[in-house]
Amino acid sequence: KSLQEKVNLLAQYPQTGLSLKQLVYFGQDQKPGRLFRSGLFLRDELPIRLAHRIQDLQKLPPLLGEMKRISAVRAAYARSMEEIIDLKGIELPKCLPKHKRYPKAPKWRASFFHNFVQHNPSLLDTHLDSSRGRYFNIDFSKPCTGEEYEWPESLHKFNIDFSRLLDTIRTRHDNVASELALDIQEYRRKTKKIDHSIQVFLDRFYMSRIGIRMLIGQYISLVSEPPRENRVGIISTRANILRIIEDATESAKFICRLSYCLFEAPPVEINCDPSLHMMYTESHLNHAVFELLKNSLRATVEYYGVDADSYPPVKVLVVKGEEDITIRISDRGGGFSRKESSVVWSYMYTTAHETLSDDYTDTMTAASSLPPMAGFGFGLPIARLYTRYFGGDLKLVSMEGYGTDAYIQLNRLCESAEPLQ
Ligand code: W6P
Repeated sequence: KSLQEKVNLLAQYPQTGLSLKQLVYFGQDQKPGRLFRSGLFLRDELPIRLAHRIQDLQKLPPLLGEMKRISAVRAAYARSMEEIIDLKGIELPKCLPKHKRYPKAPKWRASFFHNFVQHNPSLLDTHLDSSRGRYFNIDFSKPCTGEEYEWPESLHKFNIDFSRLLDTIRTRHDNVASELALDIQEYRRKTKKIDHSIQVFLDRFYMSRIGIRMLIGQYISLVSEPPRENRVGIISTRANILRIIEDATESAKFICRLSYCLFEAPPVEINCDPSLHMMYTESHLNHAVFELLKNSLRATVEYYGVDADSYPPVKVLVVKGEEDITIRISDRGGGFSRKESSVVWSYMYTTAHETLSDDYTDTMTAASSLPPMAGFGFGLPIARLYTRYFGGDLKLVSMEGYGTDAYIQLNRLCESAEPLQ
């Protein structure tokens, strides 16, 4: 099959979004059998997600789609897709005892594997080589410990090899976000057009990227790191909200001091139950809070001026409800007009960009170990994607002439699936 045929075939299949709860459930133990099943899920799911993105990239306006960096991104997606389909040099264990090979009526657990197989029956026939091990030969009604296989060592070897491949792929895509951003900015400068479809495309693309990196990160962590208390892969089952906010505050204040040459950044007052915790990926929440605090601090400094004797505090309030944990971040930085409010979420305009020096951008990327995204004015829309990824949201309410309230809503139920499109 040609590359295009593979893309067209795979992109016909729906992407299977997982919830935080499912990720934790399937990562509970790190025995070879369970990891093997997760690996097989990824082996089918990742090419589908990548194919969807390749198709999206192919549908961009030609002037944009043919730009240098975007073409390279498309090629990287294609290469990664093919590497996962081919599994070159990776041996898929053929280790099922004969009587388990074709179970007559498997008692499927209500699991994502079940849904996946139902959604993708012909994919399994066309895309997977039937002479190799296939995960639907496994009886999911029993807890999977690896013992039902003849050679758990070969499962372990597959898990290691596959996680190495995924690690290579993840590294290949490290700079995709900023590469896209750069070409989009250049496209905007050239055409002077603000195209809503590009906004939609980028929201979808970056959301997908968050999901793919989450799944890969989770798998690699489960395969290669020893179990830890209160942690499943890269998910913390008891993420302490106050600690995350305090960490983000330190980083944001640090950036603020550097970029405005201040002795002290505006104060940040945090009102949060110190024992409050939830299941979450700490880095995602840190990213969102950090991004909002940076904006609040910047607004405060610019509203009162760098020479001000003192600044009104940025106030953070955290409240736990039945469904949500809500984090409100309030600044008195003068707010913004309703005309500006659509621009805040736009990838095509940048609000921060123009008022900040290149220094600021450099500092942000060097000092904060964030992806080089920050500084392109993509911070807020990306932060919102991180909160939406696990079923939360991020909202801004401006009181023009006074200040801004930002709300991060985190879904405590952890049952909503990745919002993939
Ligand atoms: C502002 C603009 C903004 C964006 C995001 C978060 C806080 C703030 N404050 O003035």
